[in-house]
Amino acid sequence: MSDTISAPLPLRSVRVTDPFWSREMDLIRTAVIPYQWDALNDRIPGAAPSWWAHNMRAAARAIAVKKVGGGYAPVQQNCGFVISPEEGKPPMEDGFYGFVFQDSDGYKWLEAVAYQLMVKPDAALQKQAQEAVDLIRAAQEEDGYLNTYYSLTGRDRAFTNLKDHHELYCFGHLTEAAVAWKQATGKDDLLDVARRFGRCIFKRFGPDGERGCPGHEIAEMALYRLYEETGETEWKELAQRFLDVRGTDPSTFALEENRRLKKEGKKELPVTAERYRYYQAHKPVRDMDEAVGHAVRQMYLASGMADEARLTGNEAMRAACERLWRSTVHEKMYVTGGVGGTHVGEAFSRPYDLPSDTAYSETCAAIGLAFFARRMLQLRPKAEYADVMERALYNTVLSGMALDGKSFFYVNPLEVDPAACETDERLSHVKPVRQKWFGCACCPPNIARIVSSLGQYIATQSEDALYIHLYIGSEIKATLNGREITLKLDADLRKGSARLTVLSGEGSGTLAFRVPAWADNTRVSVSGAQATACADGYWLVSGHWQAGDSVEMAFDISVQAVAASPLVRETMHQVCYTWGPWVYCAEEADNGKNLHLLRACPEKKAEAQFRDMEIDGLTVPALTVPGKRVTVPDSAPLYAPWHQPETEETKITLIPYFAWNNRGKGEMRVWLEAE
Ligand code: FUB
Ligand code: ZN
Repeated sequence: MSDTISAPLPLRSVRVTDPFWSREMDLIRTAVIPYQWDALNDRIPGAAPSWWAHNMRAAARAIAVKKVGGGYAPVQQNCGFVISPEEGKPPMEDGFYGFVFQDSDGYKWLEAVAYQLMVKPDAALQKQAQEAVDLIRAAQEEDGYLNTYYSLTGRDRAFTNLKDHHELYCFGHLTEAAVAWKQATGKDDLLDVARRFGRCIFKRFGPDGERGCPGHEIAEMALYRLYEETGETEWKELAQRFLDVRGTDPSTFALEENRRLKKEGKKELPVTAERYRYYQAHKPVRDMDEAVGHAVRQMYLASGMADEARLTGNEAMRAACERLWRSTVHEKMYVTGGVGGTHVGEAFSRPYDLPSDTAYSETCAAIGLAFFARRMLQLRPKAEYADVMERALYNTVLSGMALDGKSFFYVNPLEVDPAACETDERLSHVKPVRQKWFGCACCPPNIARIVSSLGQYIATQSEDALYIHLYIGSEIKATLNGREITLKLDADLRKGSARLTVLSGEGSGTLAFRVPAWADNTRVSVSGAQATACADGYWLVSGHWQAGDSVEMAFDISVQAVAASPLVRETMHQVCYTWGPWVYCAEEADNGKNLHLLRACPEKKAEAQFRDMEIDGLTVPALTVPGKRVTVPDSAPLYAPWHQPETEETKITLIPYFAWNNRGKGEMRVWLEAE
């Protein structure tokens, strides 16, 4: 195994003190988690029902009286199969409602709660979460099987549609929650539920079982996590089996489809894997070279592959991860760290196809990218991975949630005209305002769990080194060559400085500082130790560290005017502004309507001025940049002989992208026409 491998610190070892991110984490604890518990229990007036608690209770009741397995005909929708109560009738007590993967929403919520409990114990919250755990335990069948959809609609059909029916996806989320719950409370109750379900899956699809793999990935990374938590090798074997079966002939997805077709007396399909590109099951994972298909699935798969590469040192897997990374980040990622260029199938589009207004850029996909990036960092600390992780976290992940934590974006476009979204079918996936909840509510609890576990993204450690990836103020308990040392990380981006101070303990080893892509002229100063710049974009400072020692990094940080590759047709001759990790956007609230008439002057970026702006109680660093506005004559004809448009000087106000749409409905643009 290579010595570049590092691991995130246990969440209890990182106390986030940074005012911006502490606010986000507190918001999750005080507003989002209670709100989402109400949502899971269908107690939010006017919000789409979740059905989570309903389904769990119904399954628990059915299992208690051994009456499992009714029969419903699911209706296919955009992202799965959804069942709603019959028009005009109340829900049936023993009915399953919602999407087939509805169970996962509550698991994600529990995982977020567990992280919060590690950061700040809270007896009342733990009690509420225990209720959820008990409910889940009650919904588990005797043989360990756990999926309310099949328990309520026909257990005999369990595991017959791995491609679309998300049982293994729900298992993955259950497992993630169970490990977090164990770490937070020391309790095995949920972990045992996950293990029992895991054994049931292992028996069926493990190395000696049927070939099969998840249609929606996540079980892979969850299984590696379960293996790392328990040391039980069967979980690693099951994850490997899923990775090895994926994309090989005969395609397990085709085989299961054929079994259904045969029953219906229909013509069977060819069993070649190549048809399953959308599911990343078109070729063996070690041969993959392009990010394709459903964006969240692709990011989760890549994360599991990176775990496998780390835990086994498998070079072919690492190389495949690198190729997927390059395809994602160098050809298919929005400047905001979002991925998924097309709403058709919530998917990756072709290279450089990154439309701003029809973008999908699902919040979960940006979260998946952050997962992937952190795992690539664990394989090898390389600044590019952290740059991208930061881009996703500070922009698309946060834009998924309103500043009050009570409404959410699923889709994160880079350009919005509310009038167009509300009238144009092609934009029907783009909501001009955040929603209270969604029938398919994958994103809100995903935001809750990633923000609550932020401490795992700030730094990673190896035996003899601590790598600082994100400049987020925090107190960190690390171990250097077996000795515990507590450090304080302070960062002030406006001043261009970061400092790591040893608070207590002592130890010898390397303190490594990422050189962010947005910083110029970084300097590191430290008394009595040598700093060596390293090729992968980290300053490495080695020495013996004890209380009072500190390392300082200074850097120049300025507003950047960014252009996309000329191969991105959509943004040709457009510019966007960034400052540090933030991507900026123009909103109607500051700039009036018709943002397409604005002309930015990128060569004057040095004239950009900051001002503090209060948006819904949060002070954000707004920017004013010089620009022009095309003037529209009173009675402009639709067509006229070409002439240079008339413009007038203007100041364009920009705010950080994550904070957009917190002042009512209005236009928004990240990319502006360049003068
Ligand atoms: O299918 C489960 C989740 O719902 C996916 O990750 C999202 O993209 C949405 O389809
Ligand atoms: Zn989502």
